[in-house]
Amino acid sequence: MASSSGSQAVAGAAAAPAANSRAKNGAFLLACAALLAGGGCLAWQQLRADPWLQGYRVVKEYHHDPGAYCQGLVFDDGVLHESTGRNGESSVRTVELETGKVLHKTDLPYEYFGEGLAQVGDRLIQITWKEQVARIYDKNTLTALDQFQYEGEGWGLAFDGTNLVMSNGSPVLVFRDPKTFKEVRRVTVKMKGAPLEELNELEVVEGEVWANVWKRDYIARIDPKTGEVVGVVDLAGIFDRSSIDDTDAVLNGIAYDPKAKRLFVTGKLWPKLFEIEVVPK
Ligand SMILES: [Ca+2]
Repeated sequence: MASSSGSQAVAGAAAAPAANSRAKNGAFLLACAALLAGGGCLAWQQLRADPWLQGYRVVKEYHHDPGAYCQGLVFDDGVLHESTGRNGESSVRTVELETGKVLHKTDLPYEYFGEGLAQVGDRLIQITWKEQVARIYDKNTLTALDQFQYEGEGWGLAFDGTNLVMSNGSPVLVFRDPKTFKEVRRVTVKMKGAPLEELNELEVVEGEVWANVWKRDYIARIDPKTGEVVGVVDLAGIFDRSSIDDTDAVLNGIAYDPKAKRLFVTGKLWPKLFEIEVVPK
């Protein structure tokens, strides 16, 4: 079953992954070239030989709305809550996992560009890119209830059971009180000693913070206490982005089902959502 294989996958992810990472493919060279522009190639070169580089296996494919510019993804007892972005196209929606059917949807006013999404109890909190507003919804009806204000950009958001964790495009993760949105603490994320820029959509997975990195085909697994990247899941090849005529259609969107230990990933404007198992490379 999907759930049992997913369980093994996450157990494997949390434990020491197997060795034999093989890095001689085009994806790595492209990633290295991209990182070189940001000064991070040395870290990636070190990473190429590191045994904690992991791969994936697709367990199941689901429908995803190809009009949904995914910015935030949350699993909640058989449904997914999703935040979408772009002015005039931003929304928060609840989608049936098995069918992709949109059960509820609330559109944002044109001036808001939706970003990360997190669930705290019966509420959903959705941040915005540059509007410095976090909108609060009833998770069952998607009725807007209230809002918080904050400073700076908003990219990704997740809830670790105590605090919200938020990214803003920099290497810094900010932890916030879910009742007030006030900053509790912050940590700088580093991969092999180098700050990891452009952290995007987030998910808390078995105590780690997992992050999409903008325009990269991998997920960084982050120790929330130290900010150290403790593993990388390489998702190169999971979806042919060239089939979409939009350069923004990158990997973005991680959701975790902690009961069945299932992992779901998708991308902006992707027609598919994938349940994946993390495997050694
Ligand atoms: Ca997420």
